[in-house]
This record gives sequence, structure tokens and C-alpha cells, in this order.
Amino acid sequence: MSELPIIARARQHSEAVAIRAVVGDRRYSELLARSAAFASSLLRGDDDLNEGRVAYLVPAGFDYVLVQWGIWRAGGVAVPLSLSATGPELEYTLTDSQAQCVVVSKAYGDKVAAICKRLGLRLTIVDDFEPTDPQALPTIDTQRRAMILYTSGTTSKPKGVVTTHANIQAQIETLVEAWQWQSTDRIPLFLPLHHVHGIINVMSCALWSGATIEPFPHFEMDAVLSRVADDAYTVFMAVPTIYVKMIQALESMSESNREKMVAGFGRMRLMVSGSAALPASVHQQWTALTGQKLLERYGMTEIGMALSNPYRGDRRPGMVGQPLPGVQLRLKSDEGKVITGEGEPGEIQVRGPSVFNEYWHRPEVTAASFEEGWFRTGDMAVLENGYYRIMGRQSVDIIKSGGYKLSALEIEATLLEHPAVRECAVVGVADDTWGEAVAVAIVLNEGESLEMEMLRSWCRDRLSTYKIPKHLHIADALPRNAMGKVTKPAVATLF
Ligand code: MCA
Ligand code: AMP
Repeated sequence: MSELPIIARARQHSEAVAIRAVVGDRRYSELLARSAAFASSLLRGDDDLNEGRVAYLVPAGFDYVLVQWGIWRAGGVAVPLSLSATGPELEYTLTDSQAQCVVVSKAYGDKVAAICKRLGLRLTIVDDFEPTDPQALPTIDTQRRAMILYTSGTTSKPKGVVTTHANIQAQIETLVEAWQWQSTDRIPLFLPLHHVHGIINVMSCALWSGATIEPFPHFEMDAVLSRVADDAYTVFMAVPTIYVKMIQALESMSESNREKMVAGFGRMRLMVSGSAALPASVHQQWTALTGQKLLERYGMTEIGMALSNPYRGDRRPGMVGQPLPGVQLRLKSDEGKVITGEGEPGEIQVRGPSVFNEYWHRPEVTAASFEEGWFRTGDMAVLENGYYRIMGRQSVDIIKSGGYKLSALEIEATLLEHPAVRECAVVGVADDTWGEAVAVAIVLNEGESLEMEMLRSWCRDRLSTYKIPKHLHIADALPRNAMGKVTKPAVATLF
């Protein structure tokens, strides 16, 4: 019987350590056995979940993988939830994905219990799961849907990006080949596990290769740095904000401590940056501190990774390199012309097996995001001396902060629910640490007043931390277009 490729690969490494943790190492053989048992418990006697959506709120670790693999092996679609999501955000994802049940770690049970009750969803606590005799598991065609990841964009609410098992396999294989993943690799996993960067680039590439993951519930600077000094890792992947924060930390510690950390970084075989632009100055500072030349790459939830600096060869600061194996990429000018030469900017469009299947139950939005079979990323780039450089996004409504993609429209819609707010415009302002920080200009209702801290505390139950405005400007009026609709004020005039 043919198995899902990631499961078949795991059998080749069954005695290797998949997850390293203080509480004990876990081998691939345990992941295989426990995920089969968990799949059986999800099936509850049925033959196949037939692409039913199973959402889960589980921190990085052995349980996360067994739940994800269990869903896949039972024929379900995995919908990972954000650990930092608020109640309304979780409820939206569960409703939009039409999840049939939710799996949680005990520590997160309270976060979803009331929502599950209201929506009539079955709630399973993964810690309480007792394996019984596994039943026969279905054969899963790789063209079937495997995962839905929610991504913000130019629509007010996040959209579900559906990938098939074949898409996921293509996204993994291109990176395993290009970055020469090996079974001897060891990598820390501290990025959120409801996005491609953490799920595919770190976790799935490592597990595909028989390598070892060391999970953290989130980026814990001191713990990670101390393990770096122990030579715990061969590969490291992070967003630019994390490199900026690590530079600040290294520069402010004692020289003897810094030497130990820097030596650990210097010995790694690969350090990667992505999810947002890595300023050339940060790239250069990192090399000056550690001797490591960061490999910057470019990707997107809908396509996995598309462009990468070379594993062997010149890694150029400020550039994202060339298309990865199997990825077809073109630039399209504003006038609709395919750009063939250097120096002319255009929108990045991508085609190939790693490109997603569809936006979940949004066929019109899916159709509009493709042109002649090419996915329109909305990112602008230019080719210079054989390497691509990202120039920015076409839409001002998309903000990248700490590596998270945020929709200005979603934040505006929430802020408009505040009783003091008559009109508002959310923009991203340049920020040395976060890349961009969320800023808002607000016109108040008659007789109302509002201060930053009041607004932030009001937002806390409604928006994840990274979506909450860092800057507030009270405006007398906002600019309007010819149709009378509020438009974005020029950032420079406000913040
Ligand atoms: C947190 N804070 C912020 C932000 N986030 N302030 C401004 N902007 C932000 N974005 C503030 C909090 O309010 C808090 O302030 C303080 O910083 C600490 O918050 P905390 O959440 O603890 O921050 P952190 O743990 O230091 O988190 C920073 C982080 C995290 C580690 C960079 O944001 C992160 O893990 N980002 C990675 C996201 C990611 O993986 N994206 C991939 C998607 P106070 O102390 O005042 O309360 S993109 C993708 O997948 C595509 C395919 C790709 O290309 O990779
Ligand atoms: P997401 O939709 O969360 O997957 O984020 C994908 C977006 O992150 C892309 O569309 C780009 O705007 C941005 N991005 C990813 N990597 C880079 C990079 N190396 N440089 C600049 N922007 C990037």
C-alpha cells in the first residue's frame, strides 16, 4: 500500500531522533506509531475523513507532529491555529474552514472550549489521548487537499490557502535539494506553526530528511542562544526581526559570553533569513559579528519558496537570488508585458507544482489571483546582475511586521467597532526592529477622546499582539478619493 511521502520517508529514519526535548528525545518510530493511533482515534471507525477539516492548537513539539500526521493519515485536512490568536480570530478560522473538530494541548483548552461549545465542535485534548489498536488507514492520493493556512491580504478577513499533499511535497523537495538538507542536521524550531516558514521550511524539511528538531514554544532568546553556544544546531532559520534582536543581544552581553555564542553561529552550515526584507545593513552586521553570510530567500504562503540566494556561491545582501528548482517565475510589467531583460521592474508571477490549489471556498478570488496559469504574488521585483531584488508590494493595505503579514483592512474593520472611532486609516511605518510597525490615523466621534494605551488595551481581546497599533495619530479629517471614500494619508505627514 502506498503511503504519504512524508510517512514513507520517516520509515527510512525510524531509529533517528526526530524531536529533541528536555523531557526526553522522541524517535521517528514513535511519531509513526503514535500518529497512526491518533489517526485511528480521529476516524472513530470510519474509513476516511474525506478531507474533513481538523483544526488544532498545539505548540511546537512531538504532539504537534503527531496531530498533523494523524490528520493526514486519516484523510483529513490540517488547519493549524495560531497560539497567539484572540477568541474572535479563532472563531473566524474555525467557522470559515468549516472545521469538524478541534484538537488542543491541555494548556490551551480554556482558549477554545467555549467557542467549540458555541459552534457545536468536538474538542479533543491531545494530552489525554490513549492509543488503542490502530485500525486500517486509508490510502491518500497526493492530489488530495492536505492543509489550510490562513493568510491576510487585500481582503478584510484572512483567506484560507489550500495546499495538496503534492504541493507540500514540492515545497519541501525544492528546499531539501537547494539547501542540501541532511539526516545529520539539527535545527531549532521557534517560529509560529501556522505559517509556511515554520511548518514547511523548518519542520517538514527537517522531518523529510531524518534530521532533528529542537522545539521552543516561541522565540526564547536566552535559551536559543545558550544552545547555539553548545553547538546544538547545524541549520538556523529566522525572520529579519529575530536577527535584529539577536544583534542587539549579542552587542549588549559580556565579551566572553558573546565569543561563545558567535563561535556557535560561526560553525553552523547554513543560516537563512526570510518572510520579510532583510536590510543589507543587518546582513552585513551579522557577517561582521559571526562570520556567517545569511542566505536570504523569498516566498509566500500560496507558493512556498520561490527565490533563493545560492547555497554555494555568492549570497548578495539586499537580493533574493534566483528561482528554486522546479519553480517557474516571470516578471509582468504594469502594462502587461512579460519582462525579459534586467533593470525593469514588474510583478512576480509564479507557476509550478508548489503553487497552492485554491483559496478555501472562494473560487472568484482564486480565479482573480491567476493570470494565464501564473499566480500573481502582488510583490514587485527587478532582475539585477542575474539576481532578483524585491522592491515592495503593489498594495498599501498589506503590512509586514515581525515577519507576519497583516491586512490594514482587517485592522481598520476592528478599530471601527470602537465607540470613539468615526473613521480610521491603518498604515505600516518603517521600523528598525519590526520592519514595519502598525500605525493608525483616527478621526474621533464628536466629544470623544482616545489615547494610545486605551486603544491598545481595547484591542487586546480582539487582535493578536502584532496587529495592535504601535502608533496613533488623532486626525481632524482623512483624505478622500473622488468617490468620497476614505484613503490612506501620506505616512510622512502623520508619524
Ligand atoms: C510583538 N510586539 C510588537 C510586534 N510583535 N510590536 C510591534 N510590532 C510587532 N509585530 C511587541 C509586543 O506588543 C510586546 O510588547 C513585545 O513586542 C514582545 O512581544 P512578543 O510577542 O513576546 O514578541 P517576540 O516574542 O519578541 O516576537 C517577535 C518574533 C515573532 C519572534 C519576531 O513576531 C515571530 O515569531 N515572528 C515570526 C513570524 C513568522 O514566522 N512569519 C512567517 C510568515 P510589550 O512588551 O510592550 O507588551 S511568512 C511565511 O511563512 C512566508 C511563506 C515566508 O516567506 O516565510
Ligand atoms: P505570507 O503571505 O505571510 O506568506 O508572506 C509572504 C510575503 O512576505 C511575500 O508576499 C513578500 O511580500 C514577503 N516576503 C517574504 N520573503 C521576503 C523577502 N526575502 N524579502 C522581502 N519580502 C519578503
